[in-house]
Amino acid sequence: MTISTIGVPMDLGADRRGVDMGPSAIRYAGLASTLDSIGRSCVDAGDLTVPHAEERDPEARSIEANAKYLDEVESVCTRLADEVASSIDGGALPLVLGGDHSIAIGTLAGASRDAEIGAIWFDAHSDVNTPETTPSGNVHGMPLAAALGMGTFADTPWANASGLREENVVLVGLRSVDEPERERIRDSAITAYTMSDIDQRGVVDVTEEALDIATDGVDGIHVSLDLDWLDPSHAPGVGTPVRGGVTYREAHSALETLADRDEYEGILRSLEVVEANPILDSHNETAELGVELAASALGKRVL
Ligand code: NNH
Ligand code: MN
Ligand code: MN
Ligand code: MN
Repeated sequence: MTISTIGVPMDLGADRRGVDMGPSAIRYAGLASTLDSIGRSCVDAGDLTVPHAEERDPEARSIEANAKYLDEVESVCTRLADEVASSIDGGALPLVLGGDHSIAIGTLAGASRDAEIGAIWFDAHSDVNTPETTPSGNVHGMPLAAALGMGTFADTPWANASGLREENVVLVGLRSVDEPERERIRDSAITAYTMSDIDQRGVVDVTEEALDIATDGVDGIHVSLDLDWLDPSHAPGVGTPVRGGVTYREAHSALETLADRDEYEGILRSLEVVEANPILDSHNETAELGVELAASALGKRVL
């Protein structure tokens, strides 16, 4: 299956500059040649146009406390959803490059437009805040809640992923969850694995179970890889690093487990790599890691 790369130079959801350069950094890190070397054909659909914070009418620039730049996020994610859906329609596998994690709202909406999907969320954070619970106002802490129509996102149909049910959503690698998010996860049918689960059971076992749950009764899954899932010693170039993340090998192991399952069952419908911030990075190593991990997820083999 051909891979269709879609860059989304978005930073408004993190309210932090630099993460908008993520798609360039990931391409610069050799994405196309790496995918070519593992025998995957790849077309680059370029970048979506994302407005800059400075383009806003100064009158309207007063920062919304509860969901900053939500209008701009809506406009970008609506276009991204169309791109993702049409690339799937055309028989390709969309590989979405962020940008901050708010773009997952668009990816999930597009991937679930004509299908039932599951989602695996590799992230230090749970991203189920809503405008009522957010501690930061940053939409990159809300994409999963938006896709699932939680809280006031029940009133924003553009953000809802029609074919995604909580029962098929799995979070892997949590270590920073806000108090209202804990309650929300407990009250939902979402499955969540913390870093302690990975410590105790091993990342392969946890990923196998995550795959069982995400793929149960659906047409395919979306895999969202927030690079802050990894320990900051391996992925320093992210806006909200949290110590105690997965190691380099654990991350590869998890994505190789996904690739093995995909080889036999053809489950992967869309993939996303987000939150790489080259301004905060050291010699582009976080973007390089993103490329390597995408390659593992897409079937790279040593022998
Ligand atoms: N939970 C915090 C918030 O909602 C941080 C979210 N930051 C992320 N999420 N990078 O993956 O603001
Ligand atoms: Mn920019
Ligand atoms: Mn995230
Ligand atoms: Mn995160």
